[in-house]
Amino acid sequence: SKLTSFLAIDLGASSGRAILGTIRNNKLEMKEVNRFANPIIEVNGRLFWDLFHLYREIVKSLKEIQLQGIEIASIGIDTWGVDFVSFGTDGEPLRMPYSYRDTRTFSAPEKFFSKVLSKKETYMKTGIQIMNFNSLFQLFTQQEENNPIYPITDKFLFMPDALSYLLTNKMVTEYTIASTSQLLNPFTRSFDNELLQTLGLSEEKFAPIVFPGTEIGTLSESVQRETHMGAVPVVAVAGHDTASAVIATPAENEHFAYLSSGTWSLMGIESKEPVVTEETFSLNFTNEGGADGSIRLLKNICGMWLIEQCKKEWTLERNISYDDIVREATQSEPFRCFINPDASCFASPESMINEIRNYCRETGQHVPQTIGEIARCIYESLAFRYKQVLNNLKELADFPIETLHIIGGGSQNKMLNQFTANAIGTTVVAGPSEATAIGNILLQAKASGVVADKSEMRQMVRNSVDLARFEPQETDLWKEKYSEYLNVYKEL
Ligand code: LFR
Repeated sequence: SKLTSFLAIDLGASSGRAILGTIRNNKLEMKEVNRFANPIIEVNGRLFWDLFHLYREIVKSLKEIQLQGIEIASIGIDTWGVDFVSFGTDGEPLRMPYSYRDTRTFSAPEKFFSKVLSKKETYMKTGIQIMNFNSLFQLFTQQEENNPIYPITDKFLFMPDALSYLLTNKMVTEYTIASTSQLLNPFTRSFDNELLQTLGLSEEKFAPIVFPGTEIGTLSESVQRETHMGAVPVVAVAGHDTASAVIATPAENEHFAYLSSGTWSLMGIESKEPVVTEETFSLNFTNEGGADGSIRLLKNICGMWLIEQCKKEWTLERNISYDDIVREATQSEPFRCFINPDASCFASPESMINEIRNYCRETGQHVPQTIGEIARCIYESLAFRYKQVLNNLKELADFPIETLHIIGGGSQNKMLNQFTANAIGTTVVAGPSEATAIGNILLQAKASGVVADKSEMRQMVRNSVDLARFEPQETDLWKEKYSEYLNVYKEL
């Protein structure tokens, strides 16, 4: 009979995991097979990802599955967006991929707009929010700095595609991950040749575009030999983690917004068509590709990155968990100081704690000292930032937004979920925390005919996980404090 187990490899910008999903009686059962760190690696001032470390952890996950005697129908890989690997004409990687946090692209958009194409034309062509690390600006930076591998790159493969290639020896460009690059036309879902030309590139520098559900290939002979597995198919899922997460939103109807909460907070709605207008341009909203052909109209908000980076520093002094951090925040006095989470000083700072303190000092606010004070400042500011962006979405949506679904690892933070409900004045439904892996698994299940469509997938998520509801409280107080936040937001 048909195999109903699938392996999701889900790589985030701080950790990766291999999750086995099995579908039984319309329910998804999940089991973590492997979890590993994926740190940004700084070498002489430049930031990289360790491609081969990720590859080895994937192979290790396969061995583990094999040891446990589990038979899987397929494997799917999703990762964070925009980053890519350069391959030479011999099919070998030319160097480790740069991380999108590398500061060399910080001034690239302005340079690109003055030298090549205006900001507005760039947006109107792609519908992608302007962010300095988009693949477009990374490639432009390599061209500008005469990066020695740029002219000899035969193929650029985005992260999930590069890893699938290492497993199968087959090259593809999966549509959702490519949609994050700012190189695609969102209406035709193909590369914009004019944009490629400005970079001195053509479509031949990329593998053919495929859509979620396409089989990329089977495990190569060398991987089969090493893992003792058979010719298991590797399937293109939604290679972009956010696209995999959004498809797993346990929504019962279409009247919702989602907040995919991890290192980033991605807040948006599903749209049938791209929305590329004056309004989305000025609000800087993105039109990324959805796993089912819909458009993810969303905005990047600096998310748990703020707290992750602080935790890294706190850990140098004592052992501290996220639960400890939330507990200390709960015990701190509310509404003492706010930050704009998306201020550029927080994008890749040497010390996040110092940046937050400086920000508060420069805006004439209380300068947070303790772990609890800093964490409280981050969580309250995020809740207010969510309100700001949700207000924009309410204007863009042609339907009423009745529920905010918070999905991803950040949805486990009950304090932040409650803060968010209070700030936005709308019901929050939290979970699943493993939305990305679930979406990855369900897209494989769909490819093999085990589930039919998006609504069946979402029904299955609701059958399989516990969701938590948060109703707004103290809304008058939160409204009053929102205007204080806005004043700070405007100041810097
Ligand atoms: C989330 C995410 C975002 C993308 C950012 C950088 O993990 O994929 O969607 O904008 O990482 O690639």
